[in-house]
Amino acid sequence: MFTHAITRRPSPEMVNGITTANLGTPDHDLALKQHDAYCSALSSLGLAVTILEPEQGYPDCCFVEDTAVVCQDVAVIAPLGAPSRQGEQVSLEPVLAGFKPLVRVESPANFEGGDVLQIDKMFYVGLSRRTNMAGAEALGAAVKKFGYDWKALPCGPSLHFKTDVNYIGKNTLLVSPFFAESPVLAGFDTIVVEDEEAYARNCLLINETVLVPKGFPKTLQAVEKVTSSIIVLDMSEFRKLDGGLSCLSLRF
Ligand code: CIR
Repeated sequence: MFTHAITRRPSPEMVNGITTANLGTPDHDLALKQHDAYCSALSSLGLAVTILEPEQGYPDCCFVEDTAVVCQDVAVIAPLGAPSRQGEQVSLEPVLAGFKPLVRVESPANFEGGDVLQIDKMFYVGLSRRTNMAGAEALGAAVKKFGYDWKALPCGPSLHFKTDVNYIGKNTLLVSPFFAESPVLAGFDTIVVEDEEAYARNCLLINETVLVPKGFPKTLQAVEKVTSSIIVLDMSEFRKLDGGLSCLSLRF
């Protein structure tokens, strides 16, 4: 069960965030409103939400998920792979230290939280342009000490592993066609989300409830077959920066 979340409000500098989306410049005021709704949704599910202020010089700092991997026993601080984001993790350390023992991984081992999917005692680590094998190994070694296991698997062309693969409970994954036949994921039931709704592959399971981005009817229908506990959130301004629902929080 998650009891806590950490989020970081979007910075006015978000207009300079990294993007491949081609959806235009994010509207900061609207992003703040969407972020408030996101935090309220987490609170409504019983999580205590720590909301951090933006950090100057880091346009992507609201995507706080990438700065660490947090589980029951430990917080592993990420050496982020994107050059403009390196250093974002430093201000998270004292915050996370209030909750968990910390392990720091240092570059050239790189990983970002968006590449890491925890399901029970297993961490699936996507090898992407942001996460290298050394980063996966360092993260794996850190969590292994606490009785977890890990598996690395190559990502496709997407930004992060969780751009393509997310767990929605009841042994079910939303996956991109790239991961549909992945032998590493063979024990799961999979729902293939086609490219027309690619953004909605990043749904987020919070305890028994699935957060789903607004505007993706096929994915919503598919999730409704798995659970009736769903919250739909408008993520339009974060989508403009390739950011999804999971990216906006650390949960533990
Ligand atoms: C980036 O490219 O780093 C940001 N614009 C988006 C990060 C999204 N984070 C995530 O998927 N965990």
